[in-house]
Amino acid sequence: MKKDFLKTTIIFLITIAIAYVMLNFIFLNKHGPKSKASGETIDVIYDPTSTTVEANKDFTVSIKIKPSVDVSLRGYYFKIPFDKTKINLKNIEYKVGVASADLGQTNSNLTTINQNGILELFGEVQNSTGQVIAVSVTGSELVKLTFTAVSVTGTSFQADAKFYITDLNGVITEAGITTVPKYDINGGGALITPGVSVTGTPTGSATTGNIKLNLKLKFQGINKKPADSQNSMVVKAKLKKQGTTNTVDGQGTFTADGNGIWSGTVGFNITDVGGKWLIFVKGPQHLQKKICDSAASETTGGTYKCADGNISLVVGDNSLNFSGITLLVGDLDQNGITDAVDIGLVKNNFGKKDTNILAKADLNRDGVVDTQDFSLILAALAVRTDEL
Ligand SMILES: [Ca+2]
Ligand SMILES: [Ca+2]
Repeated sequence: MKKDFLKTTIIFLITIAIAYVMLNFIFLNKHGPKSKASGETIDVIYDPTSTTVEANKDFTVSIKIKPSVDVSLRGYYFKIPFDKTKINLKNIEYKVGVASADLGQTNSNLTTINQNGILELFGEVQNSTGQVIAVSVTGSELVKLTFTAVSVTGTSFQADAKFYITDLNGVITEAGITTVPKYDINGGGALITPGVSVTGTPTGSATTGNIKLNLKLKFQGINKKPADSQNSMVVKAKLKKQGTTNTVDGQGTFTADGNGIWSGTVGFNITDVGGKWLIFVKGPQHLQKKICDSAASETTGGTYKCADGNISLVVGDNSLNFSGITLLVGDLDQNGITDAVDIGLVKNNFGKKDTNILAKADLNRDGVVDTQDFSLILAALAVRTDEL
């Protein structure tokens, strides 16, 4: 009897063990490939690998990528500084996805690109799963560029590249990059390197006071009047006098007009308004922007950058129209950085219309959380942090 009981128990335990292993297998099989997504790398290659060209002649170069495993590409970013005295850009063709609205430069920006000698490509695949880029020997073409050689003098450029891929759970991550080679024209020359980005965390609290800033602001992705329930946001602002280290905090409630331009007032208590000032502005779902000029403007959305404050203030009302620059969305939990938490807040709330969720995750303020909001975060991943 005792033996039989033991035998039954052992068979029972073995059955449980097998069931456990099988369930585990099914579970792992269902979710298995996502673990692959953490180790992938992407090589950037050019086709052709270099160019020899006569003065005043055009040449074309394709930017291709070779992922180490098949990836679902959701977006990509290239910043390419080039020597504008040696080459000029003539044509941009996005081969995968489309130029990201307000952010990815297109042929309509050629004058600016050639004036500055900097090209910023921002392509996005406009569905929530992305476009599969398979492993291949020759690589997959993302962008085709046509330049005109200004002279036969050798020159080179090197891209700063970022790639955003979607795993099976729909989570966007930044792919690792193994190589971004230098591109040589007529034997090559000195590289012009891109600038360095800043990091940090924001602060902010409410005040009212003797200085009132009547601000006009434009936030990324909002180009028309928001849904009624979404047409209000609290914006934080900080004032800093040029040459000093202290900042004064304020905040105000803003509403948008029919063109998606937001107006509101922020009050500050300041004893000495003399000198030149700079302003930090941070929307409730946005990265902080540093603004130094009362007529701040930019030709490509989100690219305005400044160093020293040059804004004069008076006691009482100060009207400042900053709607010429786009404030990037992406810091949904307001910790100063755009990361997986912010992305999750959008991704995990698709289709939601609850007030408390919309307040966090409805980035274009149309009253629903969907793939449009998802797309907007991509741009923030290229910037990542508050400006300080
Ligand atoms: Ca964040
Ligand atoms: Ca939305």
